[in-house]
Amino acid sequence: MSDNPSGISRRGFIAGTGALLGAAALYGREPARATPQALAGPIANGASVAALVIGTGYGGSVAALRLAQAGVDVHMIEMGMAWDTPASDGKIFCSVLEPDRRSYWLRTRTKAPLNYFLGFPIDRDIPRYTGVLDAEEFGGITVYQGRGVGGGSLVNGGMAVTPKRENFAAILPTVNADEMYNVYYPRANAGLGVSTVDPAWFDSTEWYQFSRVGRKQAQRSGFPWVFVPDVYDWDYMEQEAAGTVTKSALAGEILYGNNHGKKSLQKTYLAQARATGRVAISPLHKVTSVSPASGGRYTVVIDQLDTNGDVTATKTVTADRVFFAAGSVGTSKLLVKLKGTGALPNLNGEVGRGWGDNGNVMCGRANHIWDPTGAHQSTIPCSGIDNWAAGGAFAEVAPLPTGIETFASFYLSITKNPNRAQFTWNAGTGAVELNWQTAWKQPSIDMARTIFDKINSKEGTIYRTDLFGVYKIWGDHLTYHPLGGAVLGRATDNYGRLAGHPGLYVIDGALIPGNTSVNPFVTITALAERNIDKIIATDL
Ligand code: FAE
Repeated sequence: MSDNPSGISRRGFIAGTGALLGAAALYGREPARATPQALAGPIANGASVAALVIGTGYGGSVAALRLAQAGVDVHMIEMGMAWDTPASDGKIFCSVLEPDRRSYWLRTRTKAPLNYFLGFPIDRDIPRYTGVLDAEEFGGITVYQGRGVGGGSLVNGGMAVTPKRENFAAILPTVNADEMYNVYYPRANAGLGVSTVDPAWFDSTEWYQFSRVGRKQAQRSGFPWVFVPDVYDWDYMEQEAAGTVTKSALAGEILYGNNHGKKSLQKTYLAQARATGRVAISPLHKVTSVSPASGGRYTVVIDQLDTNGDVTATKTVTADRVFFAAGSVGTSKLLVKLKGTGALPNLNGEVGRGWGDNGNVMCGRANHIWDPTGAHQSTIPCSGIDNWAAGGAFAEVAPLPTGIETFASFYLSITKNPNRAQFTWNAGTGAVELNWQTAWKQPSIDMARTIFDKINSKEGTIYRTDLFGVYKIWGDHLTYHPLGGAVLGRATDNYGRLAGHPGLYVIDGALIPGNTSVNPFVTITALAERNIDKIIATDL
């Protein structure tokens, strides 16, 4: 622990000063200094910061680390909790099978993505609390997002997939693919700690029987089946299976957080960022406004929340630069509101546009009695079926960790859904709306069927109809992968600089125009690495 109010040790300060001076020489001007209390956190009313990052997910964590390494003081503002302290049961997070108040963001009833089993609803009442998973409802879609220090990395499956090179031009058409595949994807994969399950262990463990059934059936129908890398610590999982460490992925932990094993951002980028001594984080603080201040700076208004979601204080701070990293939905909602209310009048008309669901659609198949998928299932998916080129779908073979044999194969498909929605500001209600319609999932269903109709026909099996309602096959009401709303090269320049307001940047999934062909966080991380490199080299 440091004993000075800035939270930076003397040694760290001296080392840091060297870095700061080095950065100043490198970039030709004296970087702005944060007030000491701005780095001690939580942020003080009236504070002045060099760089303010809104959100602590992938984009925000990359920005904070690289800015700090370049000698810039950073304050990160996060609406969710810190998730660094165990509750009375000794655990930070609760499991999927026993959701309690820690599970959902400000709900009094759970809203599980898979909300029926054998045709019966499985949601249950919970106390209202600033829990880790937000099921944010818009007219035609529920968007699942992580809330807390680490953003989506706290709740996601950790599937860390680099898209195939041949698909990249459709994902980010204005970005140099050579640079991405030679420099930034490798950098992101290293920073995130990505690796793949040991195939020999995969073949022998009961915990991946569900995946092996998925492989057998995919291959019998002639589909390419692939291992999918992840940020889960596979050695730890093998020890979980051996009974030598506390179980996490093998104890139903995933959607509401993993207590062990998963390398969330708290253990990777954010740990490194904090180690610089230049990054402070204010949890339970929500940015509500950003507007121009004198001297090219910005005024940022922040609500401090309690665990009931009530505002306990409103703070006004100034920042030289503001990085929007509140996630596709969070960033889009803020920007659309700030344009609509006139707080940031020069934002262009592309703000709020180009939003997509990464083509997410889920389904289950009922296997024969001789194809059990296992009562014991790891929560971490590790394989997929790739029919992107032929049918527009990449399907994760997903677990259904109920603790009993279900004879179900369960899949999350990522499809080439062409539909894009728009966020708009409704001045009458004071809310941001999204015009996505549930019927827009039909192309995704059609693409997923290019895989599963064929497997069903080959295996003589049928779709499950009891997982998403009564006689409902498709989980077409949700996405885990919101993307777009402030698209690169449209709402921003080709590096995330927002049009019309120098010093404002977007650096998260909002930049990506609706689809990544695979799970998105490696691409979000790699793009953030690319953009912050450029911004540090040219703007600071
Ligand atoms: P994100 O990680 O969402 O971080 C944004 C942060 O900003 C959050 O912590 C917010 O609480 C915070 N925030 C929002 N508004 C404000 C505000 N006004 N003031 C202060 N803070 C704010 O953004 N992707 C994969 O690649 N592989 C997977 O296996 C995978 N599984 C998933 C499973 C689930 C259940 C979910 C929900 C998502 C999954 N994803 C997966 C998606 C992935 O987590 C998501 O694309 C990234 O987290 C998005 O990163 P961003 O940096 O854009």
